[in-house]
Amino acid sequence: MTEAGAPTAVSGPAAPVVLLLAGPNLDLLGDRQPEVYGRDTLADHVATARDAASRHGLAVEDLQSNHEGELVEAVHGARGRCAAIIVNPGALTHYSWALHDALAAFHGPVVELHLSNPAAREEWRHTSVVSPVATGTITGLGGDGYRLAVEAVAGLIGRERT
Ligand code: CA2
Repeated sequence: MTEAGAPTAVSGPAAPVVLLLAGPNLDLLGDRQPEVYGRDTLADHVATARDAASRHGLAVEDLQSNHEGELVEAVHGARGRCAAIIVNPGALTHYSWALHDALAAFHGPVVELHLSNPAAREEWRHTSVVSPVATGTITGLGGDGYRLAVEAVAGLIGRERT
């Protein structure tokens, strides 16, 4: 029985939010180069991440952009609001010091994620300017990387079991 005037709880505390970012050209996933990136679309990977997140009481906010500045602004917007960031920066991985600096200013775990293993590909993909500001990096495990990245974040923010 609820006391008269007492607020009735309609939901629990808000789930911590994980920002899932995808950089340039990842909107083409599933369409071309399946031998490198697999047949799943980005929407499939986001669904995988959401599914894993729900098992840990986490919410996922996702954004794909072909524009560096939009991704930088999304990282700014996550400051003080999101618990963690999972980012597949696409080719920005290899040269975007702007994304590097934005991620460096985020207080929380940052997981860098790649479907392929850039270290096993062309020389220009061997450098990541994001890795130095990432808590950790998952590469070369295809779509399973999205589940693993969420599991990693859950552990890092103390949401292993819910
Ligand atoms: O392996 C990854 O996840 C990458 O971040 C993907 C980037 C690449 O530049 C990085 O070196 C590694 C490229 C994403 C482009 O995805 C496409 C998908 C289908 C067709 C064309 C590009």
